[in-house]
Amino acid sequence: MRRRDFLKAGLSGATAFGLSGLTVLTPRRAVAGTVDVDLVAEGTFKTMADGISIFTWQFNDLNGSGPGALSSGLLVTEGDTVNVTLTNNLDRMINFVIPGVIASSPSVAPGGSRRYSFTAPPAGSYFYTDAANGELGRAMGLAGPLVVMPADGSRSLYGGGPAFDRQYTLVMSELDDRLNNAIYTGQSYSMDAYEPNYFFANGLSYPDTSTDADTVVAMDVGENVAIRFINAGAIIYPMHFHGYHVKVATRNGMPETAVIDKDTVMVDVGECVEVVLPVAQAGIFPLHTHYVPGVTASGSYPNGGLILMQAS
Ligand SMILES: [Cu+2]
Repeated sequence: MRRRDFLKAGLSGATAFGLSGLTVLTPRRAVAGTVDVDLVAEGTFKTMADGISIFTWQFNDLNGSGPGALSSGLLVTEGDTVNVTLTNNLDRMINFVIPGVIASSPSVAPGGSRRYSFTAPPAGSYFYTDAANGELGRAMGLAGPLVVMPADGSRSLYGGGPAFDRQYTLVMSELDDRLNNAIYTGQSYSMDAYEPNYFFANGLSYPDTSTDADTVVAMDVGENVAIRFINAGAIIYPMHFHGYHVKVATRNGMPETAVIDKDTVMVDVGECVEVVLPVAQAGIFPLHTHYVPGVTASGSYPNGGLILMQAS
């Protein structure tokens, strides 16, 4: 079992971050600090659940990694100063934005690098991505989660907000292999034709999601488990729970005003939705996108955006 959270704790000068998707919290410090991150935007080949290898883009964190198969992700405390040095090894201009926090930023040219600094926003769930290429950057894989913990050090979604016993970060995304192949061979492609056929939770497809410690939602009966859904893709993710009901706590940082028990939670394009799951029974239950193609790998079922929750 990989426990990246422990590995991250040893990084010099980076005690404020380190990410695992299974965002197990060690006690958080409550003092604002500085976090330095080195990201490389690069092309890479990923093997899909059906064995096909597809060219994708990624933000690769040189000193860490993201949850599951994501190559980057940030876990910081609100008020931290975050310095991201982005090196662009792609064939076109990109930039670094955080929807809801940094709307636009200067681009970095192919072969170049640029430093982006920001103050960690209020506690919540966010993602960083490229906005210089419209939706193309997200569709090709340029995204990583940003989890901001409250400055008061509490295990809650925000200071004074819903408390939890443990938390998971689930980044939903997908790709359309026709787009990826067109980008790889230098051909043009219109996002109007986007019809994805591979789907991921933390960069993994089922059954890989069921064996990665970052992506299996392990719980104990009686706990309140926070799940941070981050839609880093270009389609909607209606996330359907078997076995449990959840309470939506926030959408894009806005506390939900009328909280009801739900078994399906819509996560819109670009949206970050935080839910709290009271673990009412033991067992193994699926959690998956209710968009049917989303639980396939180019048509073969069951793959894609399907994960398991295991409660004992
Ligand atoms: Cu189902």
